Amino acid sequence: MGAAEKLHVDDATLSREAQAIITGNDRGGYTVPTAGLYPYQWNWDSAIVAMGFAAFDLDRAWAEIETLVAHQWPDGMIPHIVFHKEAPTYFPGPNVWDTGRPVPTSGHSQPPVAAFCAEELLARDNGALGQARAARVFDALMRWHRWWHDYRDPGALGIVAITHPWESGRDNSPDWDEALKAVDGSNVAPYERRDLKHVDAKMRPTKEEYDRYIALVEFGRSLGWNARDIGQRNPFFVADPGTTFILLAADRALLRMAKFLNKIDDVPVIEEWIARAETGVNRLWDASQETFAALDLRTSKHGGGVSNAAMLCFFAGVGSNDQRAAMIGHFRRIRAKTGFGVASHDPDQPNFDSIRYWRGPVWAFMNMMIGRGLNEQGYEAEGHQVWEDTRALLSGYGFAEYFDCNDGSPAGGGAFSWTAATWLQYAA
Ligand code: 9WN
Repeated sequence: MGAAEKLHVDDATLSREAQAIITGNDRGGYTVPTAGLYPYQWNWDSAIVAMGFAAFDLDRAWAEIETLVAHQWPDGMIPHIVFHKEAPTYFPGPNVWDTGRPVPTSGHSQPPVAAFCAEELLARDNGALGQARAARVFDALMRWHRWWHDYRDPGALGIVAITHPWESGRDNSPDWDEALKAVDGSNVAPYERRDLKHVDAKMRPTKEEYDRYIALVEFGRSLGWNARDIGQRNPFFVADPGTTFILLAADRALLRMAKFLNKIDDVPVIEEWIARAETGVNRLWDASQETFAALDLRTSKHGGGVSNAAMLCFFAGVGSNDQRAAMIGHFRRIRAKTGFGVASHDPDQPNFDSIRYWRGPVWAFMNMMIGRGLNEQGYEAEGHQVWEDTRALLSGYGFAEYFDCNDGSPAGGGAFSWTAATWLQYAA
């Protein structure tokens, strides 16, 4: 593909545009990721967008997270999609999931970024009202984090599994390729992909992958979406470096909130989760590739390779000196091979694809977390580079869903909420 024409947009204009995107995608109490392609409320998108709203409307920022947690399940799970109003432009919709919730939702979760987003809101709004809102959100997030630790880490290993590639939020990452082979997608009910009406097929998952995604939805539905049964029987149960690192960073945020909000009884519980994860993450270390990587909990095999999710080890504040040195080595090697960091998959691997979704492209909101982690852990030159690359992408190519890591071409949906929120969060 030829390089897209480059824009030259100054910071103030970018901030105005970013604000207009978020408010344009506001559907009243919740924000859609982008019109058409994703017409519902997505979990981690929404939490990131709350941080964007916080730059100009704190009340609306809280409302975004409050709406999300209002759809928590009785077992504590906060679902990955809330289907507020049925929309014909997305598949699979509420009837396919069939979760039986009063307001329909999907049947699994998404990476728990909400706690550190809520902490950010509390830092900007810590008067009596802000504290009261934070305390209610805290209670819901505490239950959600408990759900992750109980149901997605049933062996108390300190690493959390996902039961569907969609639960990782990194749908077609090569991290899942091997484990997905255990999922039979050959007998799924006929369906029509609606994503391909909005986005070029070369930027999206393949039909074979989609068949398996739908087979996993059918399997979860056949178990009545019971989280314990799914943990025991789902053919796909893979510890995810992304979700594990995000949960650990979010547990740390939850701990700080618990202390600030005087939720004293919760403190030792969270401390135990953190301690378990700090040692547990070593199980994700793939010595043969010298990286943190996915671990198939059914086969005990590592899969995938160096991903942008693995780079979240810094955000989680983990890793021995040797592990950190290896990850920084990968960061530099990969950045030297691409036009923009941080590539979602390793360009030295044969299954790398610079434009196909989570197999190479850069995601701005992931960069926000990676850059923050690098800075916090003292890798300031790399942290600065991540920010400069993100700024160059947004000012040069707009607020796309993701970007070709080689030439920066905007890819996926346009006018994208969490990309806009990332700019506002960085710029504010
Ligand atoms: C499935 C909304 C979501 C993001 C995910 C991203 C993509 C959905 C899809 O869009 O996934 O959940 O249909 O492709 O991979 O991270 O939350 O922006």
